[in-house]
Amino acid sequence: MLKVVPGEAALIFKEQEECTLLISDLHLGLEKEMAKKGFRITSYSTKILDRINVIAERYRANRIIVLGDVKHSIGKVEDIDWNVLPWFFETLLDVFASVEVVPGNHDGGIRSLIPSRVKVHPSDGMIIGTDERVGVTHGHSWPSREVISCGRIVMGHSHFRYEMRDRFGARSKEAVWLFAKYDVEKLLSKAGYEGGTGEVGELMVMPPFNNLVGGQAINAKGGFDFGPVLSSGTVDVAGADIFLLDGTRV
Ligand SMILES: [Mn+2]
Repeated sequence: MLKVVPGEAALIFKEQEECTLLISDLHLGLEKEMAKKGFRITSYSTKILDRINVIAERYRANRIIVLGDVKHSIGKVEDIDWNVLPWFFETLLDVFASVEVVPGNHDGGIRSLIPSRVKVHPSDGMIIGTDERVGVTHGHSWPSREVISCGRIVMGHSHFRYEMRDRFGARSKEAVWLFAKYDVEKLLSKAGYEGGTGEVGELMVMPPFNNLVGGQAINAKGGFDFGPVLSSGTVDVAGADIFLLDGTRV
């Protein structure tokens, strides 16, 4: 069973004795970039860990999978990565029996930064579950054939936000969930794979777990065009269901 954690950018997947927590887009080390802009956010990664702990306790989760963008720096590994990542993942290993990562576009060189007990999966994603199968991936590149054809994809990457404007003209942007249908056969073909029998799949795009990270407004023009899956024309974005973290449908 796959369900949204109320009020959080997190999913719980339960099957028999295993309870998996799925989160995406931690962007650890974002504090450094914010500090350059004059915002001092102390111990933001500790706050992220606290939120993870609360969810893990509530659901007795024994496995965690981070769907990419564990760190914020792109290209070279920065000193803040060395300050935060090893410690952060050691702490997760104390809480969960299994700690896993599907790398995102910010995760070059991740292997050297995190403990060897953390499992790093291929960046085109993986399948979780046996009776109920869910394909999980970051979303910056094409998911594997298996992930697309299992008919249920969970990904992050987009950091979608919904822009709201009050009657005084003040604007605010809130992180959103996106649930949409996709054509399995057509998406397989767009990705360069064969197969599929025209069945309808379900795509879930997670909000970023780090809520300081920016994101594009889903209700702006071309707002959905982000990453190969959503830009493929095989996802019914017009008919998508969009929810704020508090469950409000927009
Ligand atoms: Mn990201």
